[in-house]
Amino acid sequence: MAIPSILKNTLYFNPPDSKLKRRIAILGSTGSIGTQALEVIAANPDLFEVEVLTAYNNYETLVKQALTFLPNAVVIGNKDYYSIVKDALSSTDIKVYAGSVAIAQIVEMDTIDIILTAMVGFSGLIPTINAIKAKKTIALANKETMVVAGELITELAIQNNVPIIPVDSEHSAIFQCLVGEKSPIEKIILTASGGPFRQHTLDQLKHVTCADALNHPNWCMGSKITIDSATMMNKGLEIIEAKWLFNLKPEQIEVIVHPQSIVHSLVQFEDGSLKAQLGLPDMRLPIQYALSFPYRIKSDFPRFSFSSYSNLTFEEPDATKFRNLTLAKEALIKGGNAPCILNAANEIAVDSFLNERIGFLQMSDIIEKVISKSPYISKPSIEDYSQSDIETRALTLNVIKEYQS
Ligand code: MN3
Repeated sequence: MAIPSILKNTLYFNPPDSKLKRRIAILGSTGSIGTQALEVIAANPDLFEVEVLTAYNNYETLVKQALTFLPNAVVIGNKDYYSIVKDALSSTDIKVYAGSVAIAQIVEMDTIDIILTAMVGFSGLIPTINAIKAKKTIALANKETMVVAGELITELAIQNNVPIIPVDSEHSAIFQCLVGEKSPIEKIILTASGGPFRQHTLDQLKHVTCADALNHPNWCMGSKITIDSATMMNKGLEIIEAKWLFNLKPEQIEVIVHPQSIVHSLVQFEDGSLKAQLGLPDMRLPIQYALSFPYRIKSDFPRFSFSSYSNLTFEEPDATKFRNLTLAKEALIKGGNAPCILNAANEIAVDSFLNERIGFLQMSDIIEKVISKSPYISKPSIEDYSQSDIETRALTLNVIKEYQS
């Protein structure tokens, strides 16, 4: 067996006619990925149709999007905003639902072809599981789902013969490099921008602020992923995401820092040949590719120019400055609920940093401590993952309190 089975599902899935309109559900439509996906859809009205939009708190943007794209249904996660959304859309035929359970159920609607999972964090898990069981093609932007429960998700996808198309730019790059290949992967190389603090000393890192961290040199993204990028936890999570998407062993995944973010990642085959995918850092491209795969759509996105990039550079990541990378690799090797614990501890640590309760370097200290204190489960069920997630969040908040006193 050359190409692993989840990839086989995806690379060789039977695509609908290229002329057939694809009906899209966007989970997390008001976030950075969601709004860029709507830009792609708006630019290609003959190819895509918005079927469902969901958001958790941002009801204002959700209503605006609904009035523009006229989906079949919208779901607002936070039930407090149900009547506001319902009233604002009362002059339309759009169905309005509220609550997390409704988000998890709406994915089963039979008029949906593709589900773009663009919500933040652990909240993506249950809706993604339901979407796979309902045999919907997944455009995966919520990497935390793969980090937390990659084994379970890939098993389910194989059972249900469901393609999972990566949206994350590095994984999209690898996926694009694998199209047409039938031979095994020797290794993959994930590129990392290194974030805004690549050249900081450890001492400087102690004093960086939330505003410094939110200022990413290349990519414009949501605040959680921007902090993850500054701490390099984002790359740690992406290693775990890659393991499951491409069925790799931990030692087959390497990370290289590439500050220009032009080479989006590479695959090395057994003959030593390297394939890379390149382009300007623009998330609309991997989003569009995931929605249109296996076809490519003409776009007016800005083009790469050699005159603006005379140097593409590469360097080893500094594991002493960015300990999250090591913590993530350890969680990957340990398996079971370890990545789930890593993810939950990280979500709370990032949130506390964003609220200026802890310093930049303390994020890794706290995550490490939480992992060492959490019970290990080698083969978790869905319930175990949910339980681990809840317990880890509570434990992380306690550890943070200790740090503050
Ligand atoms: Mn990425």
